[in-house]
Amino acid sequence: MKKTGSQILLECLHLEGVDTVFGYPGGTVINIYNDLVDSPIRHILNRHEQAAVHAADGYARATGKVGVAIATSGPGATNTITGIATAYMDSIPMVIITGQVPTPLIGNDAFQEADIIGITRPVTKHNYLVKDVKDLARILKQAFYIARTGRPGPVLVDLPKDVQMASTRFVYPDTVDLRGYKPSFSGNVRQVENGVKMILASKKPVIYVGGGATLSDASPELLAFAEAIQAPVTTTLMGMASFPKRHPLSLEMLGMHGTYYANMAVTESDLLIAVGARFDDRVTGKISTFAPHAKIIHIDIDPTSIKKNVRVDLPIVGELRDVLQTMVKKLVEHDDEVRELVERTAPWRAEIAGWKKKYPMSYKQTGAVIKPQFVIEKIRELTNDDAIITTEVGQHQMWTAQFFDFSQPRTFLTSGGLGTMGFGLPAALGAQVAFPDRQVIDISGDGSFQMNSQELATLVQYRLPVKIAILNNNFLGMVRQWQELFFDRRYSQTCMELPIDFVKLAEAYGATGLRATTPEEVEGVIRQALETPGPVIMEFKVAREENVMPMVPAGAGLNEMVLAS
Ligand SMILES: Cc1ncc(C[n+]2csc(CCOP(=O)(O)OP(=O)(O)O)c2C)c(N)n1
Repeated sequence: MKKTGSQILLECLHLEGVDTVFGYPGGTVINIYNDLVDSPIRHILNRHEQAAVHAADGYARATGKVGVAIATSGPGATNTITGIATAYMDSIPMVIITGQVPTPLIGNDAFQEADIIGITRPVTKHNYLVKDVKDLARILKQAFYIARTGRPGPVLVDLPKDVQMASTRFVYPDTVDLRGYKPSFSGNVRQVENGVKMILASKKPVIYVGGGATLSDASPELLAFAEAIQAPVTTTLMGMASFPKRHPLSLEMLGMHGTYYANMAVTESDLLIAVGARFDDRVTGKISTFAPHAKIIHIDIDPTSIKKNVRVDLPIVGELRDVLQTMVKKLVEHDDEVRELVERTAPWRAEIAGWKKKYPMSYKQTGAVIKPQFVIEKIRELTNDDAIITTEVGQHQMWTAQFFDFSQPRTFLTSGGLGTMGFGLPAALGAQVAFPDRQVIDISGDGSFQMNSQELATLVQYRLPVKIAILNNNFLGMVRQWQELFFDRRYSQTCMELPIDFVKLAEAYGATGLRATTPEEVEGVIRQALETPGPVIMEFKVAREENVMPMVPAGAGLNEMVLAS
């Protein structure tokens, strides 16, 4: 039986196991939207294409499945760019479908035409312009395969209107064969053995975990590996939650706003085992003084990320779960030497315990003004360990990373690589769609919230009970902090002078709004929000000029961190 391009698209999505798509209609996707009426796939109508892509991204981060978003050509397609780039930087598996003007009009400056293939080339793992309906099923099969295998990422499929309307016989291929794209899964055994040798010879090992551990669902293997060798573990922002933060081996986050003990441990280590991490500049600080005494083992599925930023003594290319499993097996074969290693490294762990005791993460809630860290600690206390937390970007994001005890993978969704304000609310929406019964909370700043606040409408329409905590300092706080510390307090364009009534805004959309202005009110507001059905905004009027500490100033080494401002 023949099917049209738009029917084929929806059938392929269904066969790929897609149950929900996020999107926004328009002229060049009207056929797809027409066929959606008869499809079992659920469509969530966001209020902006950027938010639709972030929502699909949040869905993907929370579930591990491929997130899907649909947008029309021209402005719809260009509105997706920030969302796509956000997913690309954090290696999130996604397929984005854009409509395109009919093929005979491409290149003619037709109404709502944009060269989305050209525009998205640097921010997608791959992209396709489908010119013939006969290619559509094969391209979609490939798109999903590329998005979810190897180092995951967003793939864009641009679908001209005439291709959506044309028909052909529908056959979905069983397999994918792509020349030049063969991601490796298991690490080279010789390299793994060399890694084990380096570990067994070390005195001050540190494991440094990035987002790859979450993406490959390698948390159990990571825990087994760290415990086997009793090595301390530090994570990046993206790696957070893949290793339990309150584990005795946990050093928490390293880098610019990392803990003193994580940064000192990396600086003093003699062996750094990087697991699915990419040595981002927010992590390394000044490269020349990063882990100066350490040999570096770098385990990653993406060979191009190895040796990109730092020298590496031993690269191991492979799927993390597989490599870590093999490592643990090899270690078991050397159990005498492992015992020796654990004994030999005891003074190292004691040294770290001393740093933890001397310089713990701390803040003080004193006086009548609410400290933002206090709000985050209270949210942590009052939600069970199961809550999914999203953030926007800024100080509130760093405080959440510092003061929340993440212990389960896929419970902390945040834009790490691109640092996209406006990410958290739509990402929370996507996570709540995936897990209707879980507690989903977006921790936000007043600035970031205003970047996609229109998604309150989507939350209310679909009765998604996301709770939004706005830490309102009336500032673009993170930029203000830099202006305070490095520009002599010249607060240029960072004060949000118009005080918005966020409670009324919530009510205008049909949601609930609550406000706390004193520390005493904080707990009550959070409790009430958690008990209230449907979406709720909690506005906390917080200390206006609180800073995120500790801090490694830009361009400084990790050991040059400033502990207090
Ligand atoms: C889309 C976007 N624009 C600009 C920035 C630069 N930026 C980083 S943090 C920040 C301030 C964020 O303010 P707010 O959301 O109020 O959070 P706070 O830092 O006060 O907690 C800005 C403007 C960004 N990260 N993303």
